[in-house]
Amino acid sequence: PAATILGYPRIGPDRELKKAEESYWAGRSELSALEETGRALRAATADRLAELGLAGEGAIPESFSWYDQVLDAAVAVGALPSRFADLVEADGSISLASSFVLARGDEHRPPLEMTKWFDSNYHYLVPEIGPDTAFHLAGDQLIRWTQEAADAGRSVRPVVVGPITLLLLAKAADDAPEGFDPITRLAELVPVYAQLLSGLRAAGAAWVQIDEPALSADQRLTAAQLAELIPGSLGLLAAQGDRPQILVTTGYGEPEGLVPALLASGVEALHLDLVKGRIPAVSELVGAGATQLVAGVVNGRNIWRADLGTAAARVAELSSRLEQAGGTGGVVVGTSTSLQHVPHDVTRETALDPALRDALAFADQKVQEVVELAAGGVEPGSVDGPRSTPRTFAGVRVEAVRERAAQVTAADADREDYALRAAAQQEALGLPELPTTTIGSFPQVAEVRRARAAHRKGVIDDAAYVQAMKDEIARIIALQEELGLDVLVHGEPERNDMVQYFAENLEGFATTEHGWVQSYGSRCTRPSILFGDVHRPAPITVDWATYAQSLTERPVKGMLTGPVTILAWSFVRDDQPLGETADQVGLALRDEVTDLEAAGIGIVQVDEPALRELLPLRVRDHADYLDWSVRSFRLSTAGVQAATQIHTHLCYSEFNVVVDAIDALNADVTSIESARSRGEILEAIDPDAFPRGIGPGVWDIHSPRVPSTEEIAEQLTRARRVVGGERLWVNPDCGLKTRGYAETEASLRNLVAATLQVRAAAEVPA
Ligand code: THG
Ligand code: ZN
Repeated sequence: PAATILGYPRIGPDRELKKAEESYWAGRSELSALEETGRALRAATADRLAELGLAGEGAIPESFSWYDQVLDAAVAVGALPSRFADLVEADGSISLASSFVLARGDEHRPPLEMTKWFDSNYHYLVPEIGPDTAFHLAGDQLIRWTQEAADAGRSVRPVVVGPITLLLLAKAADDAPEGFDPITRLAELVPVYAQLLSGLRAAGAAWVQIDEPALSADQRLTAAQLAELIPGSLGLLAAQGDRPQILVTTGYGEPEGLVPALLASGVEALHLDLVKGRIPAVSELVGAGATQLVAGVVNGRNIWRADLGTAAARVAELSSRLEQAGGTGGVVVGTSTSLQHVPHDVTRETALDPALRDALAFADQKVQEVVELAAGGVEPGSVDGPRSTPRTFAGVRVEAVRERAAQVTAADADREDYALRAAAQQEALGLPELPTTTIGSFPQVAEVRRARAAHRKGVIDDAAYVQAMKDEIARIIALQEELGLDVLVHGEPERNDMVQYFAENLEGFATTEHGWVQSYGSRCTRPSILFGDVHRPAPITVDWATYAQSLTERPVKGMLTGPVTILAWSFVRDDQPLGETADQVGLALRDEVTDLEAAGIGIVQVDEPALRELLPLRVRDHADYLDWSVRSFRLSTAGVQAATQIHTHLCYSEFNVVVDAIDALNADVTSIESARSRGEILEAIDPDAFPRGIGPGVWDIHSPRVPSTEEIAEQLTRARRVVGGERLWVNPDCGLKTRGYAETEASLRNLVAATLQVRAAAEVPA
């Protein structure tokens, strides 16, 4: 069979795109220079994929994006909320500069909201659609890129987020009537996609890839409702004559019950994620006719080399079932999702233990895997040498870690009743009503980054590095005292990334030098690789926290990243159940929490911003996930005395979905993002169901805007009405690491002033 991949990393092997964009946004370079960087990256990607062996018409995807593929689709079809109406030019088009305004906002208006793409750590921009959104072909970049490739003698398969997924991922515009659902606009949206397809055909595309992963994930619509959407969308597109051949993809899960409807739609090829989903039964394939199937057998979400024998067996099984069903289209070997979730090339990681490196496949190696499978040289079911043998290198099994995990009992995850804890904590901490605090990180100034880099390169020694961090911590403590905050933090200057930092200090993890993965827009992370049994060789944060506490009478919060988030933002071993790995991380963190307590830190925050992100896409898998994820958090935090206050922080979530899980975490105080989703979260928090401390963010730190005192006071007053003054905390909605000091200081000053106002107002009887 032939081979393909669904998409390739677009940030560039050395983050060329990030650097060019940030330079353009800062006004240091022209748009033309940015355009040139994009053009060069697209050309280099197509050439690289050809070199790695993707060959034949339409085998190479054109999956470039300046910022986000959902934004691109929204711009292509003119799906702009009314506050951005002026970005549409007289001829109906929307420029690249304007699409950056949608993504980043400007002084007049907030950007589109950001949220997680399925169960990944990638964030997309949420389109806002109302009954009057004027769909029209507004963006032609995909057509231009297709033409650009054709002009250079390359044949590419342009990739676009499909109409069903675009609408299912959208939210109702602010000015839409109550209860409006964007999916009701599908029939009006499809003709614009039809126009786009004919433009792509004219530009030389033999194939187009329409991504419809929402068919594998949507929880609001039943399979029957989703099936009904297909004829009037993908079916209509297939029925028009003037278009490329269509490949519909359904990664991130299984389009349960929808395979017959997808095959009946008339598209030429259908992709199935055979890593997460089942191989369809013969009965589901009877309508296949000449439709090609793309077998997504190489995992686009993780970095372990594929077990090629098993993958070949899946391809063979799908081929056989397709033939039994009378299908004649054949099977193409592919990836389960786009490779945008993995770094470029593992051969650059020369500092990794070679035994570990040999077990890894980044994007380029995954391309080689699909090519090798397609070449037919792998015997189905065969054990292909080192790849499918168990990973046995040092650190994979540590018996002491396994014995400890085996001895865990339910009591290890339990604390005293909340009422008892609350009283003990009030006694110990003596905090005022509406205590003010921050989430943990303070702006990472250039000086701190420089000191970290110099230390890494050996330019400054340990003592000089520790002193530089202590100076920064002292400055941050003094600032918070001056601002009048109640619960202080040390500011985390010593941390690059909140997960990578712990990965570097725990056994069982490896970190990479070049393994960047796009998180959103130009922002990237370098996910750590959790390959072995996890334990904590020595205290990690205790010295920094106790130093900070030594500088102030006010309580300093210890700051840790929770087990679920450490798993979610790392590449995790796949040779044992996630729950077992989570328990090991939970126990390692438990050691840190109890050491902080023993060192006199009375408040410890264990962040779990990724709790929602790992939630399985199918409801039937939720209970199992919540069981192990909640247990690992509780294991990490339940080792302390009643008087020690445990905080947690969550962000980027639809809280209504996980509110029971948040409750089950049993933290004494939970701070959550809420400013950007305009208080929707508060409504979801039923005071009876969630009786403990809560800090709904009153300042959206994702934008440089400084909220006024009045605005914060108004939010606090509203929050106080919903949750009561007893348990309300006052905080920004996330860490301040990516902000500058100017807006941070001004905003925190307003936050404290607003709190004093609301406290004073509450003392006056109504
Ligand atoms: N760490 C990790 N994953 C994350 C976050 C994180 N996922 C969700 C959320 N936070 C994503 N947010 C960001 C915010 C900023 C950056 C990355 C993800 C960022 N990265 C730097 C950059 O791209 O320049 C690089 C950071 C570094 O030097 O390590 O600013 O916090 N794992
Ligand atoms: Zn956050």
